[in-house]
Amino acid sequence: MSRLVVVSNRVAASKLSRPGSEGGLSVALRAALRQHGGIWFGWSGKVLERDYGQPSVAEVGKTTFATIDLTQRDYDDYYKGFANSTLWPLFHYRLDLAEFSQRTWKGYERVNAHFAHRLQPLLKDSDVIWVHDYHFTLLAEQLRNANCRQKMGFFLHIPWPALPVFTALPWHREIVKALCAYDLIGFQTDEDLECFQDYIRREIGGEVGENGVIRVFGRTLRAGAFPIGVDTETFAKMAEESETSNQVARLKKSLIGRDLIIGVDRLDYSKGLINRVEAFEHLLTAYPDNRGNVVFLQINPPSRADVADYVDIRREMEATAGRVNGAFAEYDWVPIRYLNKSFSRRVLAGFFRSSRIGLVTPLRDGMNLVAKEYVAAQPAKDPGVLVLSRFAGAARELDGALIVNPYDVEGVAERLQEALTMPLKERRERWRSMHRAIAVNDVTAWWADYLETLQHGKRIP
Ligand code: GDG
Repeated sequence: MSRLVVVSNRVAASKLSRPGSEGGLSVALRAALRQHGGIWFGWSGKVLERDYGQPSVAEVGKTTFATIDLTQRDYDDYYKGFANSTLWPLFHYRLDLAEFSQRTWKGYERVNAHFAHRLQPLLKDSDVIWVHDYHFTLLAEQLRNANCRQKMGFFLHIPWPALPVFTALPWHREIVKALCAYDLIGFQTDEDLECFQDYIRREIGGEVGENGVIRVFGRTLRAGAFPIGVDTETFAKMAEESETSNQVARLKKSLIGRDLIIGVDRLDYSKGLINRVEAFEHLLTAYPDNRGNVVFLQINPPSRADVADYVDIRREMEATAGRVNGAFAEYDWVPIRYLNKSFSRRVLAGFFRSSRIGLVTPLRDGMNLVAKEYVAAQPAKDPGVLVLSRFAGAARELDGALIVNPYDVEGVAERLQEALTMPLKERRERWRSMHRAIAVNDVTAWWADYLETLQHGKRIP
């Protein structure tokens, strides 16, 4: 079995302070690395004044964790700039927020080249390299330029935009050409895959054949949809155990029998947070019986707080939640509990299990793991209802959710009312079908399937 080399912007800590504190994806990649042996390579999270030194290396069993630092200039141009102020907004259809600058593009090229340069000496000829996400679209091309011939795969965690949106990027061709240096490109959904294939055919005149094969730029590669899953069983167990924890008991006590609606998202403009609060406001206006009887708990750990658009969404969210609370709160009931901080995974799992509704309304989302975790956390006998945006990749698998258009605030409020009054029998039926999907396609099946396809050319479903 070949050694596995995982590359991602951030690398999981080599040592964990608390068991159960780590996210599902990072647990899964660790497991893949444990099984194959190999390296996890990425940014240390540190920004230094000087240029890079050698990678810092920590060995844990058969896995080497290797990280490099960024200079302030690289952090500004590559991370804050091109990755999070150009690609992230553009790939989430926010052309209005996307910034296009030669300086940040050059920084992005420079950092991809640096990463390739630092990674190359660590590689063996028989390694299989798996690169994650929009930070490193150019990495394989850089490695190929340095004569690396290993199998290289790429997985995009965020959506791939439709042709007219993607081609607004002045460097669209350079990015796709570089992506085609990989052997396998993985997307979250068929829709993302189709948008990519559409670009290859219509913009470049490439050929899209059977079994995901693409012939373009003198190369042959494959592209497929590999929807990511969650650690379904572990998360369910954690939710059940967490039910008796101090925090969950305190939450339940504070509700005094009221129904709880929960939202959990990084504080990001792609997550549809303002529309969500407005939909909840409309629920209280259109169905006034809910006043005093329903609580909306929105948890928003801060994210990318040094990017200007993230400062704006925080301010806007505080103003909107404050306005709704000001309009509806009573001396013994506050409708929205807006928390700008993070919780342990265990506590979150218990909160999900205690909520009548999981409200997940992104305007665009590659997959959305919160939707799947909410389903995993529900008790089979008395499950809650998932209200889910059609623009989350997860909507393609979670057919038992109430699927909503997040732009239609009144429509979301109607579905919330439907969820609050849904009979137990229907809740169970809907939950069972969603649970089946996330039990079969969990995060282990996801990485195993991807790596099997990359290594052995398995048929793409
Ligand atoms: C990207 C794509 C795609 C959230 N708050 C806390 C916390 N979380 C955890 C959730 C979940 C994860 O973070 C968030 O994952 P999502 O999928 O919802 O969203 P992104 O961060 O945007 O992820 C997305 C994903 O990559 C994977 O491919 O699904 O579309 O955008 O696991 O539970 N975890 C803890 N405390 C918190 O307060 N511990």
